[in-house]
Formats: sequence, structure tokens, C-alpha cells
Amino acid sequence: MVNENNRIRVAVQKSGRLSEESLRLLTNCGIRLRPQKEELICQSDNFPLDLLRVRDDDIPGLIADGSCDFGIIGTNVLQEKSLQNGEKSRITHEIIEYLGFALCRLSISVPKNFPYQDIRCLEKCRIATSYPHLLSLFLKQYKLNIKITTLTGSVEIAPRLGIAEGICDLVSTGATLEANNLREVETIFKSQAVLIKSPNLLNPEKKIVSDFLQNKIKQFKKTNKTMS
Ligand code: PRT
Ligand code: ZN
Repeated sequence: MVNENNRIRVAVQKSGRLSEESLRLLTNCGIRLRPQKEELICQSDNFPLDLLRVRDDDIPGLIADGSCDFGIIGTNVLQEKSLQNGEKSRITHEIIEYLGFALCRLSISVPKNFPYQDIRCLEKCRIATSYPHLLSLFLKQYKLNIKITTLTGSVEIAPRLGIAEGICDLVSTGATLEANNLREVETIFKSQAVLIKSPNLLNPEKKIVSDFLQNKIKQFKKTNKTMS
């Protein structure tokens, strides 16, 4: 008998930079999924797996509280959320596999005409970012007087708006920095997509499916690496 509770739940980004590769990975592991555009939950018809399509920021929380068993997320979001929640003693997830896509870096950038030599040049400056905890952790070692201004989007326009002297944002090609006349000066974190697992997988039948999925993904990544 099919027990709904034995189906594993995988949280992926609904729409964004992680979505396509996340789906491709599961499909390449033989899991049949046909998510419709607006569908938030999608059931596989050949594997006891349900796909939850959510905002990437919600994935660490869904994994931590056990609402989902697996998630695919950028390490940038994972680390920022962990620092934000100060989760030192509680295990909120297990990293199963680094997936090698959505590669980017979190960097400090300044306007091209800023006389930057090293981080001390940012003393008494303001840095705008959507990653205040990662930035704060990085800056801690320098003991400088730098103000972190938190913005949820359009960080790259902060210097032009006069609300910060520098920014700390994700960079992949560098085109956005270039378009905004900014220069990357410090990389503080390197990110990629990872497969994470909830620490709450108690049901033994789910564990069998979960081990199978993990092995499939690891195997796929291994063969892919050998081929490339
Ligand atoms: O709606 P939802 O909350 O789910 O999506 P989102 O808007 O928060 O995320 P999305 O889809 O933009 O990014 C999802 C994840 O992709 C990020 O958390 C990173 O792990 C990863 N990723 C990889 C990136 C980039 N590359 C990236 N370049 N995320 C964002 N960017 C942005 C960056 O913020 C900047 O605005 O792209 C711009 C810079 O790109 P370049 O190529 O011009 O340097
Ligand atoms: Zn997001």
C-alpha cells in the first residue's frame, strides 16, 4: 500500500537561477517530474517523491523543521540563514553533496573612482548588502568602524543613491558591477548549489528511499565529473 507519509519531499527554488539545474539533476537521476508553471507541489509518478517549489530563502527553514527532507540551495543563503539564527548547538541540516552549479562569489565592491588599497580604506564607510551576517563575520577580524546597511535588492545602486560607499553582493560574470561603474575589491565567500538533508528523517521506509536518492545523486555527480 502506498503511504503518503513515506514519500520524500524535496524543496527546490520555484523560479530563479537554481530552478532549471535543480530539476535537471533530479530528472538525470531518473525521477520523472512534470511541474506545471504555477504548481507549488508536484508528485513524481515513478518515484515516491514530491517536489516543493518555493523561494530559495525558505528552503533552509523547511529543512530545519523537517517539513521537507531534502533541499537544493546556494551555500550563500544557507550560511547567511545559519548565522542569522545563531544555530551553533542545533543541527539544522546535513550537507550531502556540493553540486557544482550556480557558482558565484560574495564580494565587496566600490565605485571605480574610490581610492581603494586595502580593507582599512573602508574605515567609517557604509556597505550595503543583502548578506549582513556573512559580511559582519568577515569584517569582525579587522575591527574597523564600518556600518552595514541591509537592503533586500538592487544593492548595486546604493553608492549612486548616496546611501553607502560600497556594496557587498553576489558576482558571477561581473557584468552588473561593470554596468554600475563598480570595482570588485574583496571576495568574502564562494558559493555554489548544495544538496542538503533534514536531520529529522526518522521513518525507516523514508530512510530507504532517501539513501537511494542520495546514492543516485552522488553517482550521477561522479560520472558527470569523470565525463567532463
Ligand atoms: O525568488 P527567490 O527568492 O527564490 O530568488 P532570488 O531572487 O533570491 O534568487 P536568484 O534566483 O537571483 O538566485 C538564486 C541563487 O543563485 C543565489 O542565492 C546564488 O546562490 C545563485 N547565484 C549565482 C546568483 C548569481 N549567480 C548572481 N549572479 N544569485 C544572484 N546573482 C545576481 C547578483 O545578486 C547580482 O545582482 O546577479 C547579479 C550579478 O551577476 P553578474 O553575472 O552580472 O556578475
Ligand atoms: Zn531569494
